[in-house]
Amino acid sequence: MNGPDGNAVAEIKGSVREIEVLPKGTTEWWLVPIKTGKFGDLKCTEQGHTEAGMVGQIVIK
Ligand SMILES: [Cu+2]
Repeated sequence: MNGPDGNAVAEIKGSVREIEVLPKGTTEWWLVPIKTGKFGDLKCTEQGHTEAGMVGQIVIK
């Protein structure tokens, strides 16, 4: 998790169900992959945002 200056301020370990990135914010997310594949269920849960295109895909090679 990153602070206002963009530098990491914490590491979150364990399952992550939800993160919120504020406008103009960034975050880094380190993953320890346990299997390869394309995972397309990354989406914003705010009403109407998924339909507006706030979706993503994680590709683990
Ligand atoms: Cu959104």
